[in-house]
Amino acid sequence: MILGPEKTAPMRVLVTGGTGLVGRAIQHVVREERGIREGEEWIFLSSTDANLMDAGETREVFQKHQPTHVIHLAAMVGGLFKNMRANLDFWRNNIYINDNVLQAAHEVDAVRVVSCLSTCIFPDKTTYPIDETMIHNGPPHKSNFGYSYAKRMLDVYNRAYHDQERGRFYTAVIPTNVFGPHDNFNIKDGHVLPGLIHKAYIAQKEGSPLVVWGSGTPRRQFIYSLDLARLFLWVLTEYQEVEPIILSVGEEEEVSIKEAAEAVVEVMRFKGQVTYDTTKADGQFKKTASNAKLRQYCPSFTFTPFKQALKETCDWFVANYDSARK
Ligand code: NAP
Ligand code: GFB
Repeated sequence: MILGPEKTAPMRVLVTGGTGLVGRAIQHVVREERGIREGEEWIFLSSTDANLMDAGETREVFQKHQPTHVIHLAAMVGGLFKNMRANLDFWRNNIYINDNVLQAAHEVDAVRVVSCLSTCIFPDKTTYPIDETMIHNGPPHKSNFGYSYAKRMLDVYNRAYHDQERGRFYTAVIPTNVFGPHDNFNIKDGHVLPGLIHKAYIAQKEGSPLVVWGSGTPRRQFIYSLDLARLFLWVLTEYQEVEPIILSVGEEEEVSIKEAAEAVVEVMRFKGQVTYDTTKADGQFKKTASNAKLRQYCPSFTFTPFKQALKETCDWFVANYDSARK
């Protein structure tokens, strides 16, 4: 849902992590769909503009741009296997980034900061569907506890800044697994869909089998990065709660990893053998999230059909193979 010009006052929006999967999607939607409006400025940061793990560099880039609004995406991010290898780094690096960014935003009197949690940070032992009230109700899955606890602290930061100063409506969105153009297609560190797309591309060329990791039985909800970007822009100016909001397709859209792999095979027109390496971890079995709160606010929002989004992603990857992150 894109707002009309009358709905937004002049804004200077600083997007941390503006060069990643989600950041690029927001760039596309702002420039190609919504348009940059009178009195607005959008700045998309990469880590070369400032290492946000460094307090001095963070303060400097915020002082330089004096943002009124911040979309905070920057983070150490990765799939299940990268998380399993580096829980300590995921905890420390993301705590540094989050503490620096929120304090720097507070010091320049930014009126809005929208940060990013993830549906994988909820308690591992939980009832379903998961909703926004459950974030702190128990330990996360052991595979990504470092990332999960660091992300949960963003919710604590938001409440603390609002407590400190009533005008600080710092909040967070909770996306489910995101995929799309400009994803990280690195097979070792990336998420499942870009990993399978990259592996199918190689298997096709080499005439080798496509190896899906794990049993294929875990279940996931996937949101297309461009849909997430459209919802982010609504949250930035319309969502007035400090409490976070889940941004996900409905529970009924949840698929198994096997079904996701079969969709990649179909879209990539892979004709070879598909095998499952059950020596590899499955991670969380499921993290089924409710989007009832989103539906209440945006009842008419339409998600891109999964297969169409997957085709756009695969087409982008094949067309940009040389320059894609892999
Ligand atoms: P991504 O593609 O890995 O992009 C990460 C971004 O953060 C990049 O722009 C990167 O800059 C920047 N960054 C990383 N470390 C930095 C540092 N020390 N200083 C400054 N910038 C730094 O990640 P993404 O998938 O777009 O994720 C964006 C947000 O969505 C994250 O907060 C993530 O936790 C959240 N999220 C992602 C998913 C998912 O499935 N992808 C699901 C739920 C939530 P460079 O480009 O210069 O490296
Ligand atoms: O996207 P993913 O790596 O992370 O998905 P999570 C992992 C699931 O896909 C596991 C299976 O069940 C894997 O066994 N899988 C099958 C594969 N083939 C592959 C493959 O080629 N690559 C990968 N990566 N998985 C993450 C969290 O959990 O969700 C992160 O660890 C983050 O913190 C992310 O929040 C959104 O969905 O399991």
